[in-house]
Amino acid sequence: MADIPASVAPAHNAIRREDYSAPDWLVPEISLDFTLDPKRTRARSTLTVVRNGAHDRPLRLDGDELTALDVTVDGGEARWSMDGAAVVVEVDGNSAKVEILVELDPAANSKLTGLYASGGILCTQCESEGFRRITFFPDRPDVLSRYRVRMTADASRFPVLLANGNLIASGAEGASHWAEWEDPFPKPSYLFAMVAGDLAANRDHFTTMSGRKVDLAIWVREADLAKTAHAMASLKAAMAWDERVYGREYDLDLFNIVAVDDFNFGAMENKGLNIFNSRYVLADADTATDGDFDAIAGVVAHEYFHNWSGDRVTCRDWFQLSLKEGFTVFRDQSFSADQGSHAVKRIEDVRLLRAAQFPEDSGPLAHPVRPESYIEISNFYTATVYNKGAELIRMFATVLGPEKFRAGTDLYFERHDGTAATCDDFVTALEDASGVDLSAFRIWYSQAGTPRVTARLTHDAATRTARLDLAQSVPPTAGQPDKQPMPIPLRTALIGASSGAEITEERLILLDLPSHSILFENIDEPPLLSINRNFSAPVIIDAARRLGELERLAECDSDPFARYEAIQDLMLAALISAARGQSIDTTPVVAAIGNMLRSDSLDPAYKSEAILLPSESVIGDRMELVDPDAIHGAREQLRAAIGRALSSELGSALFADGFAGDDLSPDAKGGRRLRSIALGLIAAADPSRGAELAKAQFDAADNMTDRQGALAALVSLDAEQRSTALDAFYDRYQGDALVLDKWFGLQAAAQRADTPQAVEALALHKDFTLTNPNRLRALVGSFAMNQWAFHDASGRGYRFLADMIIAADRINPQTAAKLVPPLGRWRRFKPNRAALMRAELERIVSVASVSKDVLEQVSKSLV
Ligand code: B3K
Ligand code: ZN
Repeated sequence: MADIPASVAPAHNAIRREDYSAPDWLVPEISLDFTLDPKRTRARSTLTVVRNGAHDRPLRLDGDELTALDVTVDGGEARWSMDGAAVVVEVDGNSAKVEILVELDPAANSKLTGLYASGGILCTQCESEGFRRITFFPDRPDVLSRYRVRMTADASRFPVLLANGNLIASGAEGASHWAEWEDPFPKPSYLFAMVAGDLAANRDHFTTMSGRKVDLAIWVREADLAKTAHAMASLKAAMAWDERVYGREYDLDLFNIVAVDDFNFGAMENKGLNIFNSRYVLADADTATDGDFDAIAGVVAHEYFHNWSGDRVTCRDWFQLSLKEGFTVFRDQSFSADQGSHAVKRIEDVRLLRAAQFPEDSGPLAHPVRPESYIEISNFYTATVYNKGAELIRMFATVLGPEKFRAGTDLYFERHDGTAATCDDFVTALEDASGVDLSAFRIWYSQAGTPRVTARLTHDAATRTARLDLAQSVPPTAGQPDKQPMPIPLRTALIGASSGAEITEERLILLDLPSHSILFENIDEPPLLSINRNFSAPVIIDAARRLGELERLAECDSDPFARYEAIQDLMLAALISAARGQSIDTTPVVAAIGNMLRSDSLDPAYKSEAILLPSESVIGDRMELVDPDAIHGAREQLRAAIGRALSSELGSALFADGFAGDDLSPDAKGGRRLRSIALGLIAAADPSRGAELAKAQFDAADNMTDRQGALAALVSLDAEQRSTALDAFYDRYQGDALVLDKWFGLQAAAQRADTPQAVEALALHKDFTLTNPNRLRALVGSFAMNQWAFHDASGRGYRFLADMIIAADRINPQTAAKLVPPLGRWRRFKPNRAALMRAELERIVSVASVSKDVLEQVSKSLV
């Protein structure tokens, strides 16, 4: 467990997992009565409270920026007081009805948690601790209540009134109208939701496996209705998939999704009323890329799957967050894989893990999948909890096999339905259903850091044997200096160097000791090592490769992931050598990419993934010290070499038969992806030809994927077509916030020496705003991910990011805190940059009004 830095400790207490105790009071029923108004909303809540166990402690109700206007107990005067932001009520008996009145100003709520206004819509966001910004309540996930909600609002401004569960009554009184909603399923307060606005619905229905009809509705602004078809199709596909693969049926008669423009993250799984960031709902071929369409399907499915993994079975406390998030990410990954190519989806997921989670695990904010302590829980919605958490579930599925894994999840749902459970409960259910002892795997929940596995394969022709020597180590992380060995399941096969075929059957090797050797027999030809196939464990493999081994594996490994990995490792080795200033031979990389491009058997989406060069930050992650200029130079040099040597293959990809812009078949999407990658490589070799081709593609595009692909190539070039295309794009889409985000994001990601200045100027653009998280992430988040530009030796990138964090923190601490990690990686850079980065972190914490969200992230980064 990471010690909390002294600078944070006095002001904010850390919450520790070991301190968990059951709630003092339960709230089986709550009824809420809202009179909604953007400036002055009144909320009256009636809580049925029941003493939990024998104790004489008062009822403590969490609040955040709330004032209690009136408190009564059983209809009479109450003995109550404020303790900080909480209300403390004396209750004599073992149960009581407690009534509280508060007033809210949703229009002034820029934190986007609690009840807030987004573009004229009133909506809520309660996970993790937003409900206490709406009313006083024991706001913790193990207090489950039945909700009844009455909403009253002006009928013309807020014609649609939605809450969780079923609509049980509605009516009108003069200019206002009201609706009453009841959710039959007890739920924690973080799943409460309510929306009031002028919305139109795309309506459909789904018939469940037991024959029940469920009404589906996706609520958006009327003008956006035409962009909701893909989200609706994805929802229905997800509902059918969860029945088929997990036996999970939807349980209410109604499922609502609402899209809002101002949202702190992707979407929220409120029971029966999911609220989404509009970027994960709205799409058509003219405004959304293929990647956007895939992301919509993934997020819609993810939130839907939470109905069981999250809502029906929820988390006992926030340390168990990965119980619902890791499992649900695993479920949405499997769903998306089933919708398209398993190999490509696995590659995409691993690429994301390496880009987002590995740096977390090796930086100052490293934490276990089940953290031990937090100051602000919002800071723990991380790639570690989500994506590494999903990798743990995948390891269980790999080790158990599909039948036992399914038996385990069935038992988990059955045993814990309607309750708040723990990560241990999940593992125990898998063990009990399968009869397999998984106790050793529990360490994956508690030990942070990415394990490294060294692998050395030796062949003895005389004895016809091969020996694989494996060893593991887990690096120290904050608060965890000494590490235990972990159980690492490695799917492994040997490939014949000459035959190119598998010469051993694939086996699942469980490396659970510091080191281990495996003997393979009847090995008649020099073997090549195909290890961690399908990325069976979230580890870094350091394999001693013989000359030509990776080239050969890139040609013939029968596991598509391992084949991808071989070509990536080949590129990484070349890039790291070049970044260290060594002269490199680009021939093997060029040959491997050429083979890929010419292959008749591989699909274009797979080819795209395989030939995509590792990003500059992934290269940096593999080096002791990151030299952004050297890495950029090396990568550009290799891109140019590839573009020069393979111009005809790349040209074929670029001019391959086009599919219609709205064709979302795998071949159409893959073809477009390959086209953009080819364009980038051609431009790297010959910028002026690249600019011409990109501008031609930009002008001719009948879909956003090609248009954005062309613009992405152009923004990094010094060509007149660059500004023409950027201006045209802006003019065409200036009224479309989601597309304007792309315009900001592409410029912030440009590989140019003047990107830091350009980004500073864009922050002053009339369309830039700190209040919309999508816009903030598009400009500032994309820039901070642009390693070469952000780490400009002058330090102006650091200064810009710190300025933005400080300014955004005054408006929206949750979103501001998410921008801190790139600055926190100062230890990985040479002293001059490291000092500049530290100085900015220190400047941020010196701001008197710094939020605890940002303070936690910055203080931990400074240690
Ligand atoms: N459960 C939400 C995330 C809430 C984030 C709160 N800071 C979305 C999701 O993972 O499905
Ligand atoms: Zn989730």
